[in-house]
Amino acid sequence: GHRGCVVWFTGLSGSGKSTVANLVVEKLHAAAVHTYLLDGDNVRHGLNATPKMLAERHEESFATRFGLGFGAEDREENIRRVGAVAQLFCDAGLVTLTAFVSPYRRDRDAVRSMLADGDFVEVFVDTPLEVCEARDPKGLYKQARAGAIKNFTGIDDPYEAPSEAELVLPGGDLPAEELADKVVEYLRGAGKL
Ligand code: GGZ
Repeated sequence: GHRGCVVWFTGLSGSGKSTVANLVVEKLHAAAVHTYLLDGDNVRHGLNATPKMLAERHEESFATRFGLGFGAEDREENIRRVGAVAQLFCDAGLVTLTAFVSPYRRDRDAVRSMLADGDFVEVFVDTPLEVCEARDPKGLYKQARAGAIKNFTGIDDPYEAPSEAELVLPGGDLPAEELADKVVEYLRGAGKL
C-alpha cells in the first residue's frame, strides 16, 4: 500500500482537465495503483447538484438553498466540498484526482492547507482561452458569448491561474496522452506512486 494524495487539476472549461485526468487513471490502473476521480460529471450531478437539477426532485426553496450554481460563493462551496471529499479518499490511501475549473486561487489554497505537506499536487492545465473556445465541445462558449449563459469562466467571469502549481501542462501544444504521461512522471518522481 502507498500513501494517498490529491492531484488537483485546474483550468478553463475545455482545457482538457477531465480528458487528461481520465488518461492518468487508466495509466495508474495499468500500474496497479488505486485511484479515484472526482469531476463535474459525478459531483455536479450528485453531491453538488445545481439548483435546476435539485428542483426536479425537491421543493424550489430546497433547491435554491442547497443547489450550487456558478456564482463566486457557489463555486467556493463546490470546491470546499470537493476538497473535503478528496481529503477523505486521500486518507483512505487512494491517489485522488479532481477535475474542476476551480477558478479562485484562494479556494484552491484552502484545500491545499487542509492536507498534509506534499499531499496536494496542483496541476494547471494551461490551455489558451482561444483554443478552449475553438474546441467548445458542449457549445457553452458560444452560448456565453451570446449572453445566454452568464458568469462563464474566461468570458465574463475570472480565472486566476496558479502561481505555484506543482505542474503546468501546455494544453494547447501537446496531445492529452503526452500530458497524462507528464503527470504520471511527476507523481513517480515525487514518490507518490
Ligand atoms: C464555467 C460552467 C459554467 C460557468 C456551466 N462557468 O466544460 P464543462 O462545462 O464540462 O466544464 C464546466 C463545468 C464547470 O463546473 P466546475 O464544477 O468545474 O466549476 S467550478 O470549479 O468553478 O465550481 C462547464 C460547465 O460546468 N459550466 N456553467 N458559468 N463552467
